[in-house]
Amino acid sequence: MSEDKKVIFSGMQPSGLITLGNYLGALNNWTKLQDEYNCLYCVVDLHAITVRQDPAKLRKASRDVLIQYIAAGIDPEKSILYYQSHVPQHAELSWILNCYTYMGELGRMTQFKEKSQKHTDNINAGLFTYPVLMASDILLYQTDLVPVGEDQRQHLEITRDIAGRFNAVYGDVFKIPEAYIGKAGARVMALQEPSKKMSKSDENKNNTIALLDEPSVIMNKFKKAVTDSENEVRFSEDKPGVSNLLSIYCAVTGKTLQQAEAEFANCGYGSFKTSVGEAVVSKLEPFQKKVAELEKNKDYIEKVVKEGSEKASYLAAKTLRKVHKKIGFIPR
Ligand code: ATP
Ligand code: LTN
Repeated sequence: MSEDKKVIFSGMQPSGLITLGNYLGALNNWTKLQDEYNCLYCVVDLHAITVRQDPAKLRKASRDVLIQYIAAGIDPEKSILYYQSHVPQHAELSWILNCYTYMGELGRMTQFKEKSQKHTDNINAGLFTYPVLMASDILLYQTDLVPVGEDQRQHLEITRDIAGRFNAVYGDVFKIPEAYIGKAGARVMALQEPSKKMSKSDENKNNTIALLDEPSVIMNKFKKAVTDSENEVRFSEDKPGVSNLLSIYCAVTGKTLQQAEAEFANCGYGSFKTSVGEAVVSKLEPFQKKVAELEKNKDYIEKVVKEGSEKASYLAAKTLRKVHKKIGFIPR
């Protein structure tokens, strides 16, 4: 890692198949930042178990997410790729930072409120302290910038608060990170319920486009997407379905909203939805080919994560040593 470059950290949970929301809100931006920054991209499996996971599915999803990082354009020669559970410093720092985080601030987290409503039978302590583990992920690497979707803004704020609080007691231990939230695709909505975000763990698969969905499945899901009772392709707050489809179209084609609205000015919803589907299918075609190639190359993937976790662990240990010393733990 070059000393003079700033640091980027981000991650995704292996809680299902990566969606178009994850791609447009996060992954797509990650690939663009690799030359300018030292980047670490993690598969956050420790976070995924805050919701009950089937072991075989978790193992497969973790490998799939990592392969899809590479297929989307993350270059293991440039960026560090690894599984969170392979670098124990994440969990170690998380315990420490738990002791510098208040119950009140964790209770205000929107994601905690939503997930505890959704999983009433399993409101576990990990779900509550999820943001502390996320803060640890970020702070371990003296991260400058965290590319995420809009839904993670609140978690970035609490990370900054925890870091600032720790620094106020012990001096400058942690770099205070900033969120990097792109304009296009920062909040992709569910296709059937455009008032809520597209989420990879959604049970209704018609709400989500998985990056690995077959072209015919993608086309069908877009054809079924909810619009409204008008017949005008226009971006507006009171037209959430159409606006979401327009945003997706712009994010995958690189066109502006004005260009897209003009293109579909005299177009019915049916052919508009077909065009959005086709744009997404053609964007994903090379990606899907790359995934198929990488799946045949298990040795390569193993080598990437082995090297990735060694590099990450080396960097993480540096910060953790400093933290231990400041707190007053006896050196190992
Ligand atoms: P889950 O459904 O299990 O909570 P998720 O789909 O919300 O998963 P995460 O793994 O929690 O996905 O998030 C990975 C990244 O994708 C984060 O940076 C997050 O902000 C971004 N992201 C998630 N959903 C969307 C969305 N609908 N639009 C844009 N970005 C998103
Ligand atoms: N909480 C994030 C996933 C995540 C993350 C991180 C993102 C865990 N640790 C560190 C950025 C940086 C989410 O998207 N739900």
